[in-house]
Amino acid sequence: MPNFSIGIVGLPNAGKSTLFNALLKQRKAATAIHPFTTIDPNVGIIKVPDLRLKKIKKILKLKKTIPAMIKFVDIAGLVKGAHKGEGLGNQFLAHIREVNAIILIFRLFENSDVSHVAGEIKPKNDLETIWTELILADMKTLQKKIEEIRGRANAGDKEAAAEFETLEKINLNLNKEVLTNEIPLNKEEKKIIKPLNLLTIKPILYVANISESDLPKPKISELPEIPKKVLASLVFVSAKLEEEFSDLEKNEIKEYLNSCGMKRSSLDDLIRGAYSLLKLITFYTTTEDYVQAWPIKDSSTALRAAGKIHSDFAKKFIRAEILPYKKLIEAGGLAEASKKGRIKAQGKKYQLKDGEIIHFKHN
Ligand SMILES: Nc1nc2c(ncn2[C@@H]2O[C@H](COP(=O)(O)OP(=O)(O)O)[C@@H](O)[C@H]2O)c(=O)[nH]1
Ligand SMILES: [Mg+2]
Repeated sequence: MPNFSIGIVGLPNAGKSTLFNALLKQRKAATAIHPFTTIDPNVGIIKVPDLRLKKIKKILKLKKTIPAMIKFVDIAGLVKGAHKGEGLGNQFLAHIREVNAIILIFRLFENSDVSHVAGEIKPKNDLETIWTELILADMKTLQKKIEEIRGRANAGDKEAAAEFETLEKINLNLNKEVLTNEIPLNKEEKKIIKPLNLLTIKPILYVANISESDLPKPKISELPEIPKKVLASLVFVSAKLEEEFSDLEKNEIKEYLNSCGMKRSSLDDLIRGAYSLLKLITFYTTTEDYVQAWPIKDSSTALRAAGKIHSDFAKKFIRAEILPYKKLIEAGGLAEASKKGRIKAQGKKYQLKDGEIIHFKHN
């Protein structure tokens, strides 16, 4: 099971389940023109597209590639009042709490058959509805904690006072509709709020679900207003079209994409966006048969990487032999890279960089 998960969040009928199916390349989740088709979250494992894998396979003359995997969760639609339990709200918010990052999908597509919960397509309102629910849920969490420590903070307990101050700071920002992930926080403050597992601290990637006639990208100036911070991390996807691709052959998909003026599926961008949203980098391991991609948090140590593969690798760690992907390509082979001194032995504390091929030596 992958360690990293992303929740697909949005209003009912935004196209969450459609996007989920498209990502999975199978129609696993029920989609419907009625809101609230999804109650229990659908969970799927998605392969991260990575061109480097194929190249490593070719150079090392291997048989197989094993891509990095991320878990995606199709969460039920949020509605106004979810923080108070409306529309099974508490349950949905609990599902969001469990994921590492959020894909927030909102509707731009026109389809008179599909009802819109607010009656019309206004992305700004839709996004604000979702933000508000996340914010109100977090304010509830904060309020509870604040009341818990108020007494101690007032009585002069230094630690409690620092905690109190941080919680108040977050609370004030939320009150002004600033999400926790937008507030600059120092190390100490981050440490204080970590155990609260706030919803608004999770990184968000925005996805605009557009009509296929608007592919590859609609003109922003012709769209209804979209808030600035959304435009900064926005991917345009036609979820319905991408879902239909799961029924087509590769060359048919290519032809279709070309006819829409696209080079590749927007889902590739979305998955890559999600990957960097989680601040993940990739390292590779090889056997005689295959090369495998592993996702790991940016600047993790060699020891941590070893532990991801096998707890014994970490326990009996001797060293990590590291060959950056680019150096392998430049050298054209493992023996050549080795001869040129491109493979470097590193210790437990070595901080990994993206794209390193690692051979762990252990007892
Ligand atoms: N025309 C069009 N319809 C879509 C698109 N995405 C989703 N839909 C339709 O909208 C309805 C609701 O989609 P669904 O994925 O179930 O929404 P959810 O409630 O967010 O999970 C379904 O009938 C979908 O076929 C799209 O990109 N274009
Ligand atoms: Mg759904």
